[in-house]
Amino acid sequence: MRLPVRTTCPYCGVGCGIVANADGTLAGDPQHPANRGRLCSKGAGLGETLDDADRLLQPEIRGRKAGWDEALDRVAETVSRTIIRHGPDAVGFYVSGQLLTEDYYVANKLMKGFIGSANIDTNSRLCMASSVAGHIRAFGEDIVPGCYDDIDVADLVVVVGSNMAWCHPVLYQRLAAAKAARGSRIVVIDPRRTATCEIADLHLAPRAGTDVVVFAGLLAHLAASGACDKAPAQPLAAGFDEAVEAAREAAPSLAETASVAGLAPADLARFYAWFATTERTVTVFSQGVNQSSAGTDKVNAIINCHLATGRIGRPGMGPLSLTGQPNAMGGREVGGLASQLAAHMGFGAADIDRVQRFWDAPRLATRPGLKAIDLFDAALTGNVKALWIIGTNPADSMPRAARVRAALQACPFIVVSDCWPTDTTRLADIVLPAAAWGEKDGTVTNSERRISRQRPFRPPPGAARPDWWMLTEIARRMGWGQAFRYRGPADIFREHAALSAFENAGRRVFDIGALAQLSDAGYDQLQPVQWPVCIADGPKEARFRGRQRVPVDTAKARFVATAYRPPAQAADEAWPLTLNTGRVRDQWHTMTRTGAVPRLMAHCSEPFLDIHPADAGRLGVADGGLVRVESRFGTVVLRARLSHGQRLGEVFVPMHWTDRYCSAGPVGRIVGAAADPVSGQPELKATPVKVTAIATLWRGVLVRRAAPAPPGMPCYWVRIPVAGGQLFELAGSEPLPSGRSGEAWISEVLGASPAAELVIYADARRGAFRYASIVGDRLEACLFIAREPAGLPAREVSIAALGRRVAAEARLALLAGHDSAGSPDGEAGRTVCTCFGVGLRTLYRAIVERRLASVADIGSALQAGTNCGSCVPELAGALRHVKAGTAL
Ligand SMILES: Nc1nc2c(c(=O)[nH]1)N[C@H]1C(S)=C(S)[C@@H](COP(=O)(O)OP(=O)(O)OC[C@H]3O[C@@H](n4cnc5c(=O)[nH]c(N)nc54)[C@H](O)[C@@H]3O)O[C@H]1N2
Ligand SMILES: Nc1nc2c(c(=O)[nH]1)N[C@H]1C(S)=C(S)[C@@H](COP(=O)(O)OP(=O)(O)OC[C@H]3O[C@@H](n4cnc5c(=O)[nH]c(N)nc54)[C@H](O)[C@@H]3O)O[C@H]1N2
Ligand code: SF4
Ligand SMILES: [Mo]
Repeated sequence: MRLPVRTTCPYCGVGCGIVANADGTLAGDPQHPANRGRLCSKGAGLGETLDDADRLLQPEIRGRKAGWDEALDRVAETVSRTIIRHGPDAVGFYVSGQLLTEDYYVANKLMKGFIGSANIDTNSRLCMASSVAGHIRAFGEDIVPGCYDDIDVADLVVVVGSNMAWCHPVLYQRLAAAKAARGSRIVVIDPRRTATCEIADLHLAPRAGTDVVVFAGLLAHLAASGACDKAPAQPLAAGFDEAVEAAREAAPSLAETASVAGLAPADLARFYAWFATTERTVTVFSQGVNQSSAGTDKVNAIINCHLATGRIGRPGMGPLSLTGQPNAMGGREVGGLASQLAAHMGFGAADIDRVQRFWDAPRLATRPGLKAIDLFDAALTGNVKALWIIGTNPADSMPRAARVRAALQACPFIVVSDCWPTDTTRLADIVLPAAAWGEKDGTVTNSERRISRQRPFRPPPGAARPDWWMLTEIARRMGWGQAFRYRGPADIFREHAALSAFENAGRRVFDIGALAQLSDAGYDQLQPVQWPVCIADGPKEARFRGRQRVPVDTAKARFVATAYRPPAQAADEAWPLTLNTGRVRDQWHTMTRTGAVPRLMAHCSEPFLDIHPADAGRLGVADGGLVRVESRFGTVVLRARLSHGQRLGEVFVPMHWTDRYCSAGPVGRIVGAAADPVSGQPELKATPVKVTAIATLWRGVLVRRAAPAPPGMPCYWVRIPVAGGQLFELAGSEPLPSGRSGEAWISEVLGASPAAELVIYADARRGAFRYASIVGDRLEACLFIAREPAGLPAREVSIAALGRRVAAEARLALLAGHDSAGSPDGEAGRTVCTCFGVGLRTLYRAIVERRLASVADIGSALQAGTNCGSCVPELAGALRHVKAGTAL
């Protein structure tokens, strides 16, 4: 592979371009229109994820290593047998927005055209389904009319249910730049005060799940204030009167709207007035909108306000749904959801006929298949008997995770393709090693419909192979070789492009037919381009012209009347708190990639439950103390963080941590699965729970070189990868075993080999016990136990000593010294700036002592925030806290 290679980031839907350089470094691609050279902390840390040590390298059949032929034959035979005995609907695929468009296209074609069922659904069901359904209801097709440039030229940007500062950081930086350059106003609507609020002119923190009321109130206000009459002369979309009537019913007055949403009427009125009077308005939204039992209505309630004012598909105007995964949009293009057929076609008779002829499909699915929640239910009840999971980790990321795991165990045949071992691969009959980012070759589409190439710059390790290849090999083995005769991704892409144009004649906006003519070399050189795509005149390498904005045909568009429904399960006396879940800045989903990078772990190294201090006070919950969080579906134990950013009655837990990283495992264990009736997207942001404080008898820190989780730890634990090994934070509410079993426990936890020399330091009066395991002069592991956090050492001292030679006379000193004064992160505090390793305490100290007054001052003094910029909102927050005297 000839470097440099231009490719695209494998994380979020911003879709930043990346250059892989010949010297092994990665950098933002200055030519890519999505980022113009910028990368966030995750993108900038990608180089550190390219370690093959933990990768899946060979196919496995029930835990036994096998060759590709044997594994693929087994999959093909079992799927064929299942179809013969139980029919095509007994087979399912559960795929992912991590896949490239080419992988996705082949999976969809195989399932819907050849196996003959539409039982292929994707993790986009948990992510984008409500936006897809809302777009289809409003526009007749899944169209995102706007683009990123609209953010640059808008005068008002409304950010709904989206923590852009952490989840779409490069786009957030663009928004911040637009505000600085032209003074655009920003309104954030999120029940939590997030880092995104740092640049907001107004933060509305509505009660969870009340967005439909907020936007119904807005539509009613727009209608009453005459803002709708100013819409440009064009036929008004159908259903306006009904929508306004429904809005008036849902939000009869400002006072009632404010009361249902739990907002101050004056704040709400300010938002309505700004929206009504600002022509160039963009509304950005993501999971606070989609992941709701009213998700589709939320999407339409937002779009209604843009349709009513004619602010759509024009510069600086429109609803802009942010996609989560790198290729969430590509999956929608190929039709990877069970509710779509292919290429933006559905299950109408004409579409079925058209796709059948195009694919020459022997058994085209003629009705929608099972959506994610139903698919796993069917695996549990025995209706689905063979399930192939590709590029997603449902044992952790699905709601009611215990039920999903039971389904994986009950289903007779589970195949999982992944790059790393996960809680899902553990439950598979067959594991297939997939090529990962940097090795894969194909295309992805970002939130603004921009198709970019992901190009390989390193060979896959071991026997890992790309997903399209595995799918094609299975198709071939099942007798459909002719229809899946692809030499590589370019062949697949051309077919996908041709299908988008097939008998289209302007019926479907998704049309990339011009790209069906690409040669192999043209495909390799393809520049980022937005669909729809036509052939343009001009130099050969830039022959394709995309459409930045898609004008919405208002004659075809529809208003949707939306009535307010509270979350499917409301908090009550038994379950008094509402659990919200979401993301942190430096972790990606179930942590298969980011969890292994010590630098990314430093920003937030333990899972937590954020709770308002007043709720905590009532429940006797202390900051940093352990809590039991219980729902109707399960229980997890977490550490509490007191936060004024939470609403009273609402708590927040990040979605990332899994059984591989902590005793609590995934928060999906307690999250409910009530789904939106239109989109089937589960309500991941509003589960009623109760929280109980747990008395902590002891705390511990374990640092060791060996990786695996401590076996049978009878306590709370979190594993944190650090340079040279693993750090575990431990805490217990039961006394530790004593006597002989205590000794056995200690050596098991230390992972001490018989050759190890054990150094022990005990101060029973203070309840402090410290152990080190030394092999051949080098520190293998050390364990610290204390009654109080202050009795534990500064972690960085033990981490630094790991694997180093410890002189005999220094051993006791290693155990005795370096108390942490209670902060697990030592002198510097929790890392805020990952690029330069600047901690929160260092930051506060510098702001006070050196009188730093701005983010720029901090940059000159500490360098923090001057590289990727992901921490800038937190730097601004620290300045604000110091000024207000609320710094910790
Ligand atoms: N760092 C990081 N970035 C990521 C990802 C990641 O794992 N880590 N994942 C990517 C993916 S796949 C996705 S889908 C996106 C998700 O990106 P976001 O949607 O921005 O992320 P979340 O944290 O899931 O949720 C956003 C916000 O919705 C708020 N919210 C909850 N309930 C409500 C409500 O009823 N109304 C409103 N208005 N807001 C509510 C939450 O408090 C939360 O702050 O991020 C992408 N980017
Ligand atoms: N409680 C709660 N749950 C949530 C959410 C939430 O906000 N709260 N958010 C939901 C959302 S929006 C999303 S998108 C999902 C994400 O949930 P998942 O899809 O389960 O999350 P990932 O960790 O991204 O899983 C992707 C898997 O694919 C593997 N992988 C990466 N690249 C490739 C590849 O090229 N080929 C193959 N075969 N494998 C690959 C990775 O190693 C990883 O195991 O979680 C959902 N679950
Ligand atoms: S914003 Fe960050 S995670 Fe998202 S694509 Fe860009 S570099 Fe990757
Ligand atoms: Mo997502």
